[in-house]
Amino acid sequence: MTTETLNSVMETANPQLPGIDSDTRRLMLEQPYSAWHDNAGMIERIEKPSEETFERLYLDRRKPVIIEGATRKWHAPSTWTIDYLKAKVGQKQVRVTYSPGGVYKKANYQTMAVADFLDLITSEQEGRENYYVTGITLEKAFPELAGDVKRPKFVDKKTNAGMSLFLGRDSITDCHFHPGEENVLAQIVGKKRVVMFSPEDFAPLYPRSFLANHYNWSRITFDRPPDFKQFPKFKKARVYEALLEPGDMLFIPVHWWHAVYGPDLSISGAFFWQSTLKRYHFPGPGLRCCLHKYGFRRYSWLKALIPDSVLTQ
Ligand SMILES: O=C(O)CCC(=O)C(=O)O
Repeated sequence: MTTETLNSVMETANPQLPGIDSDTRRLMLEQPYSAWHDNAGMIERIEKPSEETFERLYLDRRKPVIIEGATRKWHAPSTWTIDYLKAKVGQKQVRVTYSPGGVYKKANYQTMAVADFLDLITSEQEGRENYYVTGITLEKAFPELAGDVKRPKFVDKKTNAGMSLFLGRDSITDCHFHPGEENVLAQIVGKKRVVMFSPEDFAPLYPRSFLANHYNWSRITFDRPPDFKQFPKFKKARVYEALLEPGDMLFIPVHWWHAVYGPDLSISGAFFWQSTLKRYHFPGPGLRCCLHKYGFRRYSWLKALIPDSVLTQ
């Protein structure tokens, strides 16, 4: 894709936000977020906890944590090279998220052969960062690879559908929270940086309209340094940063905001499971999640009353 085509696609997708240049994008991918925000700290790191410790100290307290070396016994970290993936599943078709501007936030999909996708992201072709495999269930899409990973013991197997695959290069996922799920994000190949904010910092993250489809996404875009003139309350938010190395797993509690950077080639797997109302954070994210989960999903006619301009905000 030429720069001209790329720019025009970006303008159509988001007329208010001009695209960023590649140097800024590289800085965002590689610099800790504390380079832009004064109020920053790190997420705690621990060695493999027992199930009981994990539940008591982290799950029930809704406290994020990095579990070091949690995937050390998996096959995937040592075997998932580009050549191995091509040999095992290269001919299969995969759903790829296409995000003009290279920031994953809205679902916009294309389908292509895995081998073509891998060739594209490992090439230097302009716009390659727009393509990202997100949220594919490994066991369903690629059962050939399922034996290379293992569901962690503390993930609730009744409500976990398998491992959601994230595979890309120089990826940026914009800031959002999960409406009703707990999650552990396992880093398999390459590194990831996750920038997190507590659900207590709800207003300072400028959530989109509570009626919008993307009600769980922030208005702040994380592919560029923060604009404190446009988002003055964001200065008050406390930033928590997690640097994930291969083998690490990050617990992302329900309603915690997170933006994710994958500098270079990166493969991660997310294990989602249902949270419970007692772990929801009220009023901010909790109320709007209940409205969508118990209101709009059951009474779809209610949603039909909302104008498109609000739904797509
Ligand atoms: O790895 C990513 O780019 C996004 C992962 C994510 O948002 C999640 O696991 O909740």
